[in-house]
Amino acid sequence: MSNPETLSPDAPLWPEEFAERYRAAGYWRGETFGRMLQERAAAHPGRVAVIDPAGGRRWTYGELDKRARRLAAGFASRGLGKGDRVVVQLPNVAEFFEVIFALFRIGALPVFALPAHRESEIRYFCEFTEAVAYVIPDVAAGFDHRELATRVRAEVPTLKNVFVVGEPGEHTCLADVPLDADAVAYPEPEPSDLAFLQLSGGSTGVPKLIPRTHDDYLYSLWGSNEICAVDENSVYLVVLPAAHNFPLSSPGSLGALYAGGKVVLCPSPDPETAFPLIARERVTITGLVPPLALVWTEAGQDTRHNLSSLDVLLVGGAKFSEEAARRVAPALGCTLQQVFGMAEGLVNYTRLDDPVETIVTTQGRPISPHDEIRIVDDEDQEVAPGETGHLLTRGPYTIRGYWRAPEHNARSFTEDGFYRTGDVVRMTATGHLVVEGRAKDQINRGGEKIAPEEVENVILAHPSVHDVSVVAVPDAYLGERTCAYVILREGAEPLKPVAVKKFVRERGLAAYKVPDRVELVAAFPQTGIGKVSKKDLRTAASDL
Ligand code: OOB
Repeated sequence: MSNPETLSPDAPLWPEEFAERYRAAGYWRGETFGRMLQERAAAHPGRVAVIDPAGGRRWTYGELDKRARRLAAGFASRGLGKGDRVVVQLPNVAEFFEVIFALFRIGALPVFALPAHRESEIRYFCEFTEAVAYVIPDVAAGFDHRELATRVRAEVPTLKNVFVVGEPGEHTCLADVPLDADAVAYPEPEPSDLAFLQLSGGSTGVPKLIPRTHDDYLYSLWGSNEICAVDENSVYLVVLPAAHNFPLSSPGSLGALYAGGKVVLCPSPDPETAFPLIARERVTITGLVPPLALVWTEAGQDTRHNLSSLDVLLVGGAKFSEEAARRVAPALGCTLQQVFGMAEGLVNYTRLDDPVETIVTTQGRPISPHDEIRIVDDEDQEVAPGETGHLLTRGPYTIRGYWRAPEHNARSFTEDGFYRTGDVVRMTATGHLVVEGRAKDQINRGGEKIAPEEVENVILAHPSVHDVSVVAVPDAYLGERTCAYVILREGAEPLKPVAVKKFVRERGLAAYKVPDRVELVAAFPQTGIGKVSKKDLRTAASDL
């Protein structure tokens, strides 16, 4: 089933001279995820690695490694192998780690879907990556993933296996897969091989896939650990969806495992669930998106739960306002660390010993001395120091191109390999970045990224719709919400806004992509050359 020819041409990697430089500098250590866990398990088998309070489980390093090895053998015996893509869509449960470490071990590539994704996204991931397997929970947040899997499997010929955590229905129960760890032989991946595919927030019709290697991602982990002071005594609480790059690697669950610390899975992000867990498991560090940080700050002021173990709260994924940032440390009794990162690579952190003013007014500085930062104008010319411009970056853990997307890569990367982040930033005299805005056509709804074009394409399929434009509306809580401006077809049945929302939901798009508002209009404002002026629509939307 594995197909060696399709391994590397799919992903533009670092030119050899850069790879050599990153190895020589000691960033790429020649480790793989599989061996990393094996080494930790050998060094401290009895230490607790993963705590899943919902399932009442505490797995030691020894147990997690053993489970991953047995599941790897089981996967291999079912024909999964190096380079195969496996869409993994699990909530915050211990099996998430068992599954991804099993896949890492055999060199199959997890494709990290989010729990909120629905049929439209999942079918696309499975089709586009020619996935051979899909891993799901039975029911999560009231949604039966098995039915979705049945439909997708009927349409995607490569998709041979559906593995279910829980009641499998017509699919395969994950618990039935593991085999004796030495029962099956399989080749190990190399450190320079791809480890998995992350998803981009996207600014075009479909999400792009981000190819990350063992070498580069492991560097981002230990680099983050140094900056966030994560060590074997750290306890990281996974509040956001475990598969997202932020809670996975900044420094996240994988950073904590790298350091030999503990990972605690939070089944739901509300303070009523999270605070007692922090108190009970003595959580030291966690990461939140700004809207959640606001809720926690509010709740933390007069909580009866003991949060004294919490040293660091990372906030990122979207811009955190200075006013809100100032309230974090007093309310929660911990150090705030702003993080401005992207699944494509570059991650910036404020440092724990930065002055408070820097922590509350900037989004941090890069992990690595080898992260190259360019801030340029519309003509790609570097702006004067301190001026605002487009952020371009290149470095030891920033991708050189998306997976199977040569045309898109030509636009998203410069000829010399810098990634065009689409973010508009300025750099302070201390080298910290301040995010001033965004040039990409993307909506950031409280850290959840929405490509307007993807939603527009769905709404355009409605028989009554002539044209549509989706824009961001400023929002005090989420930062941004979405508004869909719709022009109806002449003579079409009048359409209620709620019917447009229902249509998007029924087309199988994740709930966070359903427009918050729908406005029916006769025409769109236009730019000088007759294109839809999203800028004017945004202005109109903020006055609604
Ligand atoms: C994180 O990753 P993605 O891939 O979901 O989104 C990346 C984009 C950035 O390009 C930027 O537009 C925005 O999210 N962003 C921020 C931000 N952090 C991310 N914008 C303003 N201020 C911030 N602090 O969102 C992500 C990945 C790793 C760590 C943290 C966040």
